Amino acid sequence: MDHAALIETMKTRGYVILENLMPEREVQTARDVLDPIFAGGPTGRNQFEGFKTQRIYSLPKLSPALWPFFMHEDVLKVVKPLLWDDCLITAALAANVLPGEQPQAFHIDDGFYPIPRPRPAFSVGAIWAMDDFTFENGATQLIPGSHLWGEDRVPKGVLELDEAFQSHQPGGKTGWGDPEGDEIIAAEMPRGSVLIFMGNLWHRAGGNVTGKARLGIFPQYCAAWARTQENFFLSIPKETVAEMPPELQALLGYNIHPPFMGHAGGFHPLKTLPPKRG
Ligand SMILES: O=C(O)CCC(=O)C(=O)O
Repeated sequence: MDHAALIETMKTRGYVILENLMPEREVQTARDVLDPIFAGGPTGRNQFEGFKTQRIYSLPKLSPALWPFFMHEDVLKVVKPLLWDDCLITAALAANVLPGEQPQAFHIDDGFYPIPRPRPAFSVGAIWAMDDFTFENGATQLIPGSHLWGEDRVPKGVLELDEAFQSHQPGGKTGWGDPEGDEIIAAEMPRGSVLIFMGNLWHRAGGNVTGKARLGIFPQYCAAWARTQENFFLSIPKETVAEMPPELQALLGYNIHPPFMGHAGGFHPLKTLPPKRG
């Protein structure tokens, strides 16, 4: 795989799709863990999370079957060079977009870092298709090149992010409709593929007008010097982290970013973990 070319495309267009990267066996094993949890589970608390979208966070705590989605070598070979060569997992969620869901509000994923754009992305997202992603079932929609936009430019004529967060009841302003004058790409891809995109690229989950749910596993990575969205030190038990491969432990913060970011009372954070079982 030509990772250098993929990185160039990330820099110019803002996203790439790697088709059929995860073998079907791994996809199904992960679904066997997630499907029973989603069955009958709650939906989102506001329009942004999605009134007809189910989400689970801190996924690596659930099962080793989910770990390959967070530490895939080809994904990390694209992501790390874009994040100062060292990254952490900042969010680790699954989003199950149910039939009838409307499109999300357009947003960028690293907007809460208060440095004005245009600027480099401080995070890079990956969305693994756990179903075939189609325009009709809610494939992620992206505005190519929008990671280069400044503060003064936002997608126009569509539901805005603040409105989506403040909307706590279904029935308010909807996400249907496309921004005026901007090209939108739906990340259509077969199950087992992965979309990788810059954290400052404008995007949204599409609406689902089919009769079946659309499941995506969504690891987001941030520069290793930035604060992560999820606090994995609190959400994933240390006994579970102790069982993980070293690469995943490091991605969850059990590592030092030179010269000493992340130390635990003066020691390497791995020293805080209990012994591995068996
Ligand atoms: O599920 C998707 O396709 C994208 C979701 C997303 O962008 C988000 O929730 O931040």
